[in-house]
Amino acid sequence: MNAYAAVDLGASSGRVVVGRLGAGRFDLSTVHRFANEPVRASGTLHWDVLSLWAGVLEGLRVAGPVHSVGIDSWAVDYGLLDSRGALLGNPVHYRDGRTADVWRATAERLGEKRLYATTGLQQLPFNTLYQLAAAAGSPQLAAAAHMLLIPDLIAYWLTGEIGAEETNASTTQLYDVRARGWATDLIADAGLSPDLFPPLRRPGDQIGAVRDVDLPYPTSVVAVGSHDTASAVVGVPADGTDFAYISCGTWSLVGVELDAPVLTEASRLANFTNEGGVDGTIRYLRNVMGLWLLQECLRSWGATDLDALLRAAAAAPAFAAVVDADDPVFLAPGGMAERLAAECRRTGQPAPASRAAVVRCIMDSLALAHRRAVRAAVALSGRDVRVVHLVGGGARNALLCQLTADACGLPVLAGPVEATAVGNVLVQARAAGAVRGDLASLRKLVRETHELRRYEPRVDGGAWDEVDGRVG
Ligand code: ADP
Ligand code: LRH
Repeated sequence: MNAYAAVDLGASSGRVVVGRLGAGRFDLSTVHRFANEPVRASGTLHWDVLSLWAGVLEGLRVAGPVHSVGIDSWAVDYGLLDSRGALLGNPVHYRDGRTADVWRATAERLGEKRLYATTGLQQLPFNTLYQLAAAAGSPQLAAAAHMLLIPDLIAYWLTGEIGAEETNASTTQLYDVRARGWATDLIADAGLSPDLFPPLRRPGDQIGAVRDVDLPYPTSVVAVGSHDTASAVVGVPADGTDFAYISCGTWSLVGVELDAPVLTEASRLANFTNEGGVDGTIRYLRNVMGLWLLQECLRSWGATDLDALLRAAAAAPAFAAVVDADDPVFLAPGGMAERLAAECRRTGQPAPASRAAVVRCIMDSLALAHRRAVRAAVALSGRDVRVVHLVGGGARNALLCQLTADACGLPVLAGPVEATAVGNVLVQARAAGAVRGDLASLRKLVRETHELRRYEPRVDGGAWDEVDGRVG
Protein backbone atom coordinates (compact mmCIF):
# COMPACT_ATOMS: atom_id res chain seq x y z
CA MET A 1 0.00 0.00 0.00
CA ASN A 2 1.25 3.45 -0.86
CA ALA A 3 1.47 6.01 1.92
CA TYR A 4 0.77 9.73 1.58
CA ALA A 5 1.39 12.46 4.14
CA ALA A 6 -1.20 15.17 4.65
CA VAL A 7 0.13 18.28 6.35
CA ASP A 8 -2.97 20.00 7.72
CA LEU A 9 -2.44 23.31 9.47
CA GLY A 10 -5.60 24.32 11.31
CA ALA A 11 -6.03 27.50 13.30
CA SER A 12 -6.26 25.47 16.51
CA SER A 13 -3.55 22.88 15.76
CA GLY A 14 -1.34 21.49 13.05
CA ARG A 15 -1.06 17.79 12.25
CA VAL A 16 0.67 15.41 9.94
CA VAL A 17 -1.57 12.52 8.97
CA VAL A 18 -0.45 9.45 7.04
CA GLY A 19 -3.00 7.86 4.74
CA ARG A 20 -2.55 4.38 3.28
CA LEU A 21 -4.67 3.13 0.42
CA GLY A 22 -4.97 -0.25 -1.19
CA ALA A 23 -7.63 -2.77 -2.31
CA GLY A 24 -10.71 -1.14 -0.74
CA ARG A 25 -8.73 -0.07 2.34
CA PHE A 26 -8.08 3.45 3.49
CA ASP A 27 -6.26 3.79 6.81
CA LEU A 28 -5.44 7.14 8.34
CA SER A 29 -3.24 7.83 11.31
CA THR A 30 -2.26 11.12 12.84
CA VAL A 31 1.47 10.74 13.44
CA HIS A 32 2.15 14.20 14.84
CA ARG A 33 0.00 16.97 16.26
CA PHE A 34 1.41 20.31 17.33
CA ALA A 35 0.09 23.52 18.83
CA ASN A 36 -0.64 26.53 16.68
CA GLU A 37 -0.25 29.44 19.06
CA PRO A 38 -0.33 32.95 17.59
CA VAL A 39 2.10 35.48 19.05
CA ARG A 40 1.45 39.17 19.57
CA ALA A 41 4.55 41.35 19.11
CA SER A 42 4.70 45.12 18.74
CA GLY A 43 0.92 45.15 18.84
CA THR A 44 0.52 42.83 15.82
CA LEU A 45 -0.88 39.30 16.02
CA HIS A 46 1.37 36.90 14.07
CA TRP A 47 1.36 33.24 13.16
CA ASP A 48 4.41 31.51 14.64
CA VAL A 49 5.32 30.22 11.20
CA LEU A 50 8.74 28.84 12.10
CA SER A 51 7.27 26.83 14.93
CA LEU A 52 4.68 25.46 12.46
CA TRP A 53 7.49 24.66 10.02
CA ALA A 54 9.33 22.78 12.79
CA GLY A 55 6.13 20.83 13.49
CA VAL A 56 5.76 19.97 9.80
CA LEU A 57 9.35 18.69 9.61
CA GLU A 58 9.03 16.65 12.79
CA GLY A 59 5.76 15.17 11.48
CA LEU A 60 7.31 14.25 8.14
CA ARG A 61 10.30 12.64 9.91
CA VAL A 62 8.08 10.38 12.01
CA ALA A 63 5.69 9.72 9.10
CA GLY A 64 8.29 7.39 7.56
CA PRO A 65 8.63 6.90 3.81
CA VAL A 66 5.70 8.44 1.96
CA HIS A 67 5.04 8.55 -1.77
CA SER A 68 4.18 12.25 -1.58
CA VAL A 69 3.25 15.12 0.70
CA GLY A 70 0.22 17.43 0.37
CA ILE A 71 -0.14 20.66 2.32
CA ASP A 72 -3.28 22.52 3.34
CA SER A 73 -4.01 25.29 5.82
CA TRP A 74 -6.47 28.01 6.69
CA ALA A 75 -7.03 30.54 3.90
CA VAL A 76 -6.21 34.19 3.13
CA ASP A 77 -2.91 34.63 5.05
CA TYR A 78 0.45 34.91 3.35
CA GLY A 79 4.17 35.42 3.65
CA LEU A 80 6.07 37.89 1.47
CA LEU A 81 9.37 36.79 -0.08
CA ASP A 82 12.09 39.08 -1.36
CA SER A 83 13.72 38.46 -4.73
CA ARG A 84 16.18 36.02 -3.13
CA GLY A 85 13.43 34.03 -1.49
CA ALA A 86 13.87 35.33 2.07
CA LEU A 87 10.72 35.67 4.16
CA LEU A 88 10.00 39.34 4.87
CA GLY A 89 8.64 39.30 8.41
CA ASN A 90 6.28 36.94 10.15
CA PRO A 91 2.93 36.29 8.46
CA VAL A 92 0.19 38.27 10.17
CA HIS A 93 -2.84 36.49 11.64
CA TYR A 94 -6.18 37.16 9.97
CA ARG A 95 -7.58 38.04 13.39
CA ASP A 96 -5.18 40.95 13.73
CA GLY A 97 -7.07 44.23 13.74
CA ARG A 98 -5.01 45.98 11.05
CA THR A 99 -7.66 45.71 8.34
CA ALA A 100 -10.52 47.02 10.51
CA ASP A 101 -10.21 50.62 9.29
CA VAL A 102 -9.09 49.77 5.77
CA TRP A 103 -11.36 47.15 4.33
CA ARG A 104 -14.55 49.12 3.87
CA ALA A 105 -12.84 52.06 2.19
CA THR A 106 -10.93 49.68 -0.10
CA ALA A 107 -14.12 47.82 -1.02
CA GLU A 108 -15.93 51.07 -1.73
CA ARG A 109 -13.08 52.40 -3.83
CA LEU A 110 -12.91 49.24 -5.95
CA GLY A 111 -16.69 48.87 -6.01
CA GLU A 112 -18.47 46.20 -3.96
CA LYS A 113 -20.57 45.02 -6.91
CA ARG A 114 -17.56 44.76 -9.18
CA LEU A 115 -15.63 42.89 -6.51
CA TYR A 116 -18.42 40.35 -6.18
CA ALA A 117 -18.99 40.02 -9.92
CA THR A 118 -15.30 39.26 -10.45
CA THR A 119 -14.28 37.25 -7.40
CA GLY A 120 -17.61 35.96 -6.03
CA LEU A 121 -16.17 36.33 -2.54
CA GLN A 122 -17.93 37.24 0.67
CA GLN A 123 -16.79 40.38 2.44
CA LEU A 124 -14.59 39.36 5.33
CA PRO A 125 -12.42 42.12 6.77
CA PHE A 126 -9.37 39.87 6.53
CA ASN A 127 -9.55 38.88 2.86
CA THR A 128 -6.04 38.99 1.38
CA LEU A 129 -7.01 42.01 -0.70
CA TYR A 130 -7.66 44.00 2.48
CA GLN A 131 -4.56 42.70 4.25
CA LEU A 132 -2.46 43.85 1.31
CA ALA A 133 -4.30 47.19 1.37
CA ALA A 134 -3.39 47.54 5.05
CA ALA A 135 0.25 46.83 4.13
CA ALA A 136 0.28 49.47 1.35
CA GLY A 137 3.28 51.77 1.61
CA SER A 138 5.18 49.48 3.96
CA PRO A 139 8.85 48.76 3.23
CA GLN A 140 8.02 45.04 3.38
CA LEU A 141 5.50 45.22 0.58
CA ALA A 142 7.82 47.47 -1.43
CA ALA A 143 10.59 44.88 -1.13
CA ALA A 144 8.35 41.89 -1.86
CA ALA A 145 8.85 39.83 -5.00
CA HIS A 146 6.32 37.08 -4.23
CA MET A 147 3.21 36.67 -2.11
CA LEU A 148 2.85 33.07 -1.00
CA LEU A 149 -0.24 31.79 0.81
CA ILE A 150 0.67 29.70 3.86
CA PRO A 151 0.55 26.21 2.23
CA ASP A 152 2.45 27.57 -0.78
CA LEU A 153 5.07 28.98 1.59
CA ILE A 154 5.54 25.59 3.27
CA ALA A 155 5.70 23.95 -0.19
CA TYR A 156 8.34 26.51 -1.19
CA TRP A 157 10.45 25.71 1.87
CA LEU A 158 10.19 22.00 1.07
CA THR A 159 10.86 22.18 -2.67
CA GLY A 160 12.14 25.63 -3.67
CA GLU A 161 9.21 25.93 -6.11
CA ILE A 162 7.06 29.05 -6.22
CA GLY A 163 3.38 28.86 -7.10
CA ALA A 164 -0.16 29.50 -5.93
CA GLU A 165 -2.65 26.66 -5.60
CA GLU A 166 -5.97 27.78 -7.00
CA THR A 167 -8.49 26.74 -4.31
CA ASN A 168 -6.64 28.90 -1.80
CA ALA A 169 -5.93 31.64 -4.36
CA SER A 170 -9.71 31.83 -4.76
CA THR A 171 -9.99 33.13 -1.16
CA THR A 172 -7.81 36.19 -1.74
CA GLN A 173 -10.52 38.34 -3.39
CA LEU A 174 -7.95 38.89 -6.15
CA TYR A 175 -8.91 35.80 -8.18
CA ASP A 176 -11.42 35.73 -11.02
CA VAL A 177 -13.87 32.98 -10.13
CA ARG A 178 -15.18 32.53 -13.68
CA ALA A 179 -11.95 32.90 -15.64
CA ARG A 180 -10.15 30.84 -12.97
CA GLY A 181 -7.07 33.03 -12.94
CA TRP A 182 -5.67 36.03 -11.07
CA ALA A 183 -7.96 39.05 -11.50
CA THR A 184 -5.32 41.17 -13.19
CA ASP A 185 -7.43 44.32 -13.64
CA LEU A 186 -8.46 44.25 -10.01
CA ILE A 187 -4.88 43.66 -8.91
CA ALA A 188 -3.76 46.69 -10.91
CA ASP A 189 -6.62 48.87 -9.62
CA ALA A 190 -5.77 47.82 -6.06
CA GLY A 191 -2.32 49.31 -6.69
CA LEU A 192 -0.57 45.94 -6.45
CA SER A 193 2.13 44.60 -8.72
CA PRO A 194 0.93 41.63 -10.81
CA ASP A 195 4.42 40.13 -10.34
CA LEU A 196 3.61 39.46 -6.69
CA PHE A 197 1.14 36.76 -7.68
CA PRO A 198 2.80 33.46 -8.63
CA PRO A 199 1.71 31.13 -11.41
CA LEU A 200 -1.34 29.10 -10.45
CA ARG A 201 -1.31 25.36 -9.87
CA ARG A 202 -4.24 22.98 -9.57
CA PRO A 203 -4.92 20.18 -7.10
CA GLY A 204 -3.14 17.09 -8.40
CA ASP A 205 -0.28 19.03 -10.02
CA GLN A 206 3.26 17.98 -9.12
CA ILE A 207 5.04 20.75 -7.22
CA GLY A 208 8.51 19.25 -6.96
CA ALA A 209 10.92 16.98 -5.14
CA VAL A 210 11.68 17.73 -1.51
CA ARG A 211 15.21 19.09 -1.36
CA ASP A 212 17.64 20.72 1.04
CA VAL A 213 15.54 19.42 3.92
CA ASP A 214 16.74 16.83 6.40
CA LEU A 215 14.27 13.98 5.78
CA PRO A 216 15.27 10.32 6.06
CA TYR A 217 13.58 9.37 2.74
CA PRO A 218 13.10 10.93 -0.70
CA THR A 219 9.65 12.26 -1.54
CA SER A 220 7.89 15.01 -3.44
CA VAL A 221 5.15 17.56 -2.86
CA VAL A 222 1.86 17.34 -4.78
CA ALA A 223 -0.70 20.15 -4.90
CA VAL A 224 -3.96 19.29 -3.11
CA GLY A 225 -6.93 21.47 -2.26
CA SER A 226 -4.53 23.61 -0.23
CA HIS A 227 -7.35 25.62 1.28
CA ASP A 228 -8.26 23.34 4.21
CA THR A 229 -11.96 23.78 3.53
CA ALA A 230 -11.48 22.64 -0.08
CA SER A 231 -9.84 19.44 1.12
CA ALA A 232 -12.51 19.00 3.80
CA VAL A 233 -15.25 19.19 1.16
CA VAL A 234 -13.51 16.45 -0.86
CA GLY A 235 -13.60 14.36 2.34
CA VAL A 236 -17.37 14.82 2.81
CA PRO A 237 -18.79 11.29 2.46
CA ALA A 238 -21.87 12.37 0.51
CA ASP A 239 -23.86 10.07 -1.74
CA GLY A 240 -25.31 12.15 -4.60
CA THR A 241 -25.64 15.91 -4.80
CA ASP A 242 -28.51 16.77 -2.46
CA PHE A 243 -26.36 17.53 0.56
CA ALA A 244 -25.15 20.54 2.49
CA TYR A 245 -21.87 20.40 4.38
CA ILE A 246 -20.62 22.00 7.55
CA SER A 247 -16.86 21.89 7.88
CA CYS A 248 -16.86 22.50 11.60
CA GLY A 249 -13.66 23.42 13.43
CA THR A 250 -12.41 26.85 14.44
CA TRP A 251 -14.86 28.08 11.78
CA SER A 252 -18.05 26.45 10.54
CA LEU A 253 -18.05 26.63 6.76
CA VAL A 254 -21.63 25.98 5.76
CA GLY A 255 -22.79 25.50 2.19
CA VAL A 256 -23.30 23.38 -0.89
CA GLU A 257 -21.13 22.22 -3.78
CA LEU A 258 -22.02 23.67 -7.17
CA ASP A 259 -20.75 23.50 -10.74
CA ALA A 260 -20.89 27.26 -11.29
CA PRO A 261 -20.75 30.36 -9.09
CA VAL A 262 -23.86 32.19 -7.92
CA LEU A 263 -23.16 35.89 -8.45
CA THR A 264 -26.62 37.34 -8.00
CA GLU A 265 -27.32 40.50 -6.05
CA ALA A 266 -29.26 38.45 -3.48
CA SER A 267 -26.21 36.26 -3.00
CA ARG A 268 -23.92 39.26 -2.59
CA LEU A 269 -26.22 40.84 -0.04
CA ALA A 270 -26.41 37.53 1.86
CA ASN A 271 -22.58 37.57 1.91
CA PHE A 272 -22.29 34.09 0.43
CA THR A 273 -18.96 33.15 -1.03
CA ASN A 274 -17.99 31.25 -4.18
CA GLU A 275 -14.67 29.63 -3.37
CA GLY A 276 -12.88 27.33 -5.78
CA GLY A 277 -13.12 23.63 -5.03
CA VAL A 278 -11.21 20.59 -6.25
CA ASP A 279 -12.02 19.53 -9.84
CA GLY A 280 -13.31 22.98 -10.76
CA THR A 281 -16.27 22.84 -8.38
CA ILE A 282 -17.57 25.85 -6.49
CA ARG A 283 -17.81 25.85 -2.72
CA TYR A 284 -20.83 28.03 -2.23
CA LEU A 285 -20.82 28.80 1.47
CA ARG A 286 -20.89 31.19 4.35
CA ASN A 287 -18.36 31.51 7.16
CA VAL A 288 -20.05 30.93 10.52
CA MET A 289 -17.94 31.94 13.55
CA GLY A 290 -17.66 28.26 14.61
CA LEU A 291 -16.05 26.59 17.61
CA TRP A 292 -13.75 29.60 17.96
CA LEU A 293 -16.33 30.86 20.46
CA LEU A 294 -15.78 27.76 22.60
CA GLN A 295 -12.00 27.64 22.05
CA GLU A 296 -11.62 31.17 23.34
CA CYS A 297 -13.69 30.47 26.46
CA LEU A 298 -11.65 27.32 27.15
CA ARG A 299 -8.41 29.27 26.69
CA SER A 300 -9.39 31.76 29.38
CA TRP A 301 -10.81 29.09 31.74
CA GLY A 302 -7.57 27.06 31.71
CA ALA A 303 -7.49 23.25 32.03
CA THR A 304 -11.09 22.06 31.56
CA ASP A 305 -12.67 18.64 31.05
CA LEU A 306 -14.41 19.31 27.71
CA ASP A 307 -16.52 16.13 27.80
CA ALA A 308 -17.87 16.97 31.25
CA LEU A 309 -18.53 20.56 30.24
CA LEU A 310 -20.44 19.49 27.13
CA ARG A 311 -22.49 17.02 29.21
CA ALA A 312 -23.36 19.83 31.62
CA ALA A 313 -24.25 22.08 28.68
CA ALA A 314 -26.53 19.36 27.28
CA ALA A 315 -28.34 19.25 30.62
CA ALA A 316 -28.61 23.06 30.89
CA PRO A 317 -31.87 24.76 29.85
CA ALA A 318 -32.15 25.23 26.06
CA PHE A 319 -32.40 28.69 24.49
CA ALA A 320 -31.95 30.56 27.78
CA ALA A 321 -29.94 33.08 25.76
CA VAL A 322 -28.92 33.03 22.11
CA VAL A 323 -26.64 35.41 20.22
CA ASP A 324 -25.86 36.08 16.58
CA ALA A 325 -22.71 33.96 16.37
CA ASP A 326 -21.68 35.78 13.20
CA ASP A 327 -21.49 39.20 14.80
CA PRO A 328 -18.00 40.60 14.05
CA VAL A 329 -17.81 41.52 17.73
CA PHE A 330 -16.64 37.91 18.29
CA LEU A 331 -13.85 37.94 15.70
CA ALA A 332 -10.87 39.06 17.79
CA PRO A 333 -9.28 36.97 20.55
CA GLY A 334 -9.74 37.55 24.28
CA GLY A 335 -12.56 38.01 26.81
CA MET A 336 -14.98 35.78 24.89
CA ALA A 337 -17.27 34.77 27.80
CA GLU A 338 -17.57 38.45 28.74
CA ARG A 339 -18.40 39.45 25.15
CA LEU A 340 -21.05 36.71 24.96
CA ALA A 341 -22.58 37.94 28.23
CA ALA A 342 -22.57 41.54 26.97
CA GLU A 343 -24.35 40.49 23.75
CA CYS A 344 -26.99 38.61 25.75
CA ARG A 345 -27.63 41.65 27.94
CA ARG A 346 -27.67 44.00 24.96
CA THR A 347 -30.42 41.90 23.36
CA GLY A 348 -32.50 41.79 26.57
CA GLN A 349 -31.59 38.23 27.53
CA PRO A 350 -30.06 36.99 30.78
CA ALA A 351 -26.26 36.63 30.75
CA PRO A 352 -25.26 32.96 31.21
CA ALA A 353 -24.62 32.39 34.93
CA SER A 354 -22.32 29.34 34.76
CA ARG A 355 -19.74 27.84 32.42
CA ALA A 356 -22.27 25.20 31.38
CA ALA A 357 -24.73 27.98 30.52
CA VAL A 358 -22.07 29.82 28.49
CA VAL A 359 -21.35 26.65 26.52
CA ARG A 360 -25.06 25.99 26.03
CA CYS A 361 -25.47 29.55 24.72
CA ILE A 362 -22.63 28.92 22.25
CA MET A 363 -24.07 25.60 21.06
CA ASP A 364 -27.62 26.93 20.63
CA SER A 365 -26.25 30.00 18.84
CA LEU A 366 -24.04 27.96 16.49
CA ALA A 367 -26.90 25.60 15.66
CA LEU A 368 -29.05 28.64 14.85
CA ALA A 369 -26.31 30.05 12.60
CA HIS A 370 -25.97 26.63 10.90
CA ARG A 371 -29.73 26.59 10.26
CA ARG A 372 -29.69 30.07 8.77
CA ALA A 373 -26.72 29.34 6.53
CA VAL A 374 -28.11 26.01 5.27
CA ARG A 375 -31.47 27.61 4.50
CA ALA A 376 -29.85 30.56 2.76
CA ALA A 377 -27.61 28.25 0.69
CA VAL A 378 -30.68 26.30 -0.43
CA ALA A 379 -32.68 29.43 -1.24
CA LEU A 380 -29.87 31.19 -3.08
CA SER A 381 -28.54 28.24 -5.06
CA GLY A 382 -31.78 26.35 -5.72
CA ARG A 383 -30.03 23.14 -4.64
CA ASP A 384 -32.26 20.51 -3.03
CA VAL A 385 -30.77 19.49 0.33
CA ARG A 386 -31.85 16.33 2.17
CA VAL A 387 -28.96 15.74 4.51
CA VAL A 388 -26.31 17.81 6.26
CA HIS A 389 -22.80 16.36 6.47
CA LEU A 390 -20.86 17.71 9.42
CA VAL A 391 -17.10 17.06 9.27
CA GLY A 392 -14.07 18.27 11.26
CA GLY A 393 -13.43 18.41 15.01
CA GLY A 394 -17.04 19.49 15.60
CA ALA A 395 -18.20 16.01 14.55
CA ARG A 396 -16.96 14.91 18.00
CA ASN A 397 -19.44 17.26 19.65
CA ALA A 398 -22.67 15.23 19.93
CA LEU A 399 -24.59 18.15 21.44
CA LEU A 400 -23.76 20.45 18.54
CA CYS A 401 -24.54 17.75 15.97
CA GLN A 402 -27.94 17.03 17.53
CA LEU A 403 -28.84 20.70 17.89
CA THR A 404 -27.78 21.29 14.28
CA ALA A 405 -30.06 18.46 13.10
CA ASP A 406 -32.91 19.92 15.17
CA ALA A 407 -32.33 23.49 14.00
CA CYS A 408 -32.02 22.54 10.31
CA GLY A 409 -34.89 20.03 10.47
CA LEU A 410 -32.62 17.64 8.55
CA PRO A 411 -30.59 14.56 9.44
CA VAL A 412 -26.96 15.28 10.26
CA LEU A 413 -24.32 12.72 9.28
CA ALA A 414 -21.24 13.40 11.41
CA GLY A 415 -17.69 12.50 10.38
CA PRO A 416 -14.97 12.09 9.43
CA VAL A 417 -13.33 14.24 12.08
CA GLU A 418 -10.22 14.45 9.89
CA ALA A 419 -12.09 15.10 6.62
CA THR A 420 -9.47 17.67 5.60
CA ALA A 421 -6.65 15.12 5.82
CA VAL A 422 -8.90 12.60 4.05
CA GLY A 423 -9.44 14.99 1.13
CA ASN A 424 -5.77 15.92 1.07
CA VAL A 425 -4.64 12.26 0.91
CA LEU A 426 -7.26 11.28 -1.70
CA VAL A 427 -6.16 13.99 -4.12
CA GLN A 428 -2.54 12.84 -3.75
CA ALA A 429 -3.51 9.18 -4.21
CA ARG A 430 -5.46 10.07 -7.35
CA ALA A 431 -2.51 12.04 -8.72
CA ALA A 432 -0.37 8.93 -8.14
CA GLY A 433 -2.89 6.74 -9.99
CA ALA A 434 -3.67 4.68 -6.86
CA VAL A 435 -7.37 5.68 -6.97
CA ARG A 436 -9.38 6.79 -9.94
CA GLY A 437 -12.48 8.77 -10.62
CA ASP A 438 -14.37 11.93 -9.85
CA LEU A 439 -15.28 13.40 -6.47
CA ALA A 440 -18.28 11.05 -6.24
CA SER A 441 -15.95 8.02 -6.49
CA LEU A 442 -13.57 9.45 -3.89
CA ARG A 443 -16.51 10.08 -1.56
CA LYS A 444 -17.76 6.53 -2.03
CA LEU A 445 -14.39 5.32 -0.77
CA VAL A 446 -14.71 7.59 2.29
CA ARG A 447 -18.22 6.22 3.00
CA GLU A 448 -16.99 2.65 2.73
CA THR A 449 -14.03 3.16 5.04
CA HIS A 450 -15.24 5.59 7.70
CA GLU A 451 -17.90 5.23 10.36
CA LEU A 452 -20.44 8.05 10.44
CA ARG A 453 -22.86 8.99 13.18
CA ARG A 454 -26.42 9.90 12.25
CA TYR A 455 -28.50 12.46 14.18
CA GLU A 456 -32.20 12.65 13.36
CA PRO A 457 -33.97 16.00 13.82
CA ARG A 458 -36.25 16.01 16.87
CA VAL A 459 -39.69 17.56 16.60
CA ASP A 460 -39.51 20.90 18.43
CA GLY A 461 -43.00 22.39 18.26
CA GLY A 462 -41.76 25.60 16.64
CA ALA A 463 -39.04 26.35 19.21
CA TRP A 464 -36.37 27.06 16.57
CA ASP A 465 -38.67 29.43 14.73
CA GLU A 466 -39.07 31.38 17.97
CA VAL A 467 -35.29 31.44 18.55
CA ASP A 468 -34.68 32.44 14.94
CA GLY A 469 -37.00 35.39 15.42
CA ARG A 470 -35.27 36.42 18.65
CA VAL A 471 -31.84 37.23 17.21
CA GLY A 472 -31.53 40.01 14.61
P1 ADP B 1 -9.17 23.52 13.03
O1 ADP B 1 -8.84 22.69 11.81
O2 ADP B 1 -9.85 24.80 12.71
O3 ADP B 1 -7.96 23.71 13.90
P2 ADP B 1 -10.55 21.14 14.03
O4 ADP B 1 -11.30 20.56 12.88
O5 ADP B 1 -9.32 20.45 14.50
O6 ADP B 1 -10.27 22.70 13.85
O7 ADP B 1 -11.58 21.21 15.24
C1 ADP B 1 -11.22 21.70 16.48
C2 ADP B 1 -12.44 21.70 17.40
O8 ADP B 1 -12.92 20.37 17.55
C3 ADP B 1 -12.14 22.18 18.80
O9 ADP B 1 -12.34 23.58 18.90
C4 ADP B 1 -13.15 21.43 19.65
O10 ADP B 1 -14.28 22.25 19.91
C5 ADP B 1 -13.59 20.25 18.79
N1 ADP B 1 -13.22 19.00 19.43
C6 ADP B 1 -12.03 18.36 19.38
N2 ADP B 1 -12.05 17.25 20.15
C7 ADP B 1 -13.26 17.18 20.72
C8 ADP B 1 -13.91 16.27 21.63
N3 ADP B 1 -13.28 15.20 22.10
N4 ADP B 1 -15.20 16.53 21.97
C9 ADP B 1 -15.85 17.60 21.48
N5 ADP B 1 -15.28 18.50 20.64
C10 ADP B 1 -14.02 18.29 20.26
C1 LRH C 1 -10.97 27.44 7.94
C2 LRH C 1 -10.63 28.60 7.02
C3 LRH C 1 -11.87 29.21 6.38
C4 LRH C 1 -11.38 30.60 6.12
C5 LRH C 1 -10.66 30.90 7.42
C6 LRH C 1 -9.67 32.01 7.38
O1 LRH C 1 -9.82 26.90 8.53
O2 LRH C 1 -9.73 28.21 6.03
O3 LRH C 1 -12.32 28.52 5.23
O4 LRH C 1 -12.36 31.53 5.79
O5 LRH C 1 -10.04 29.66 7.78
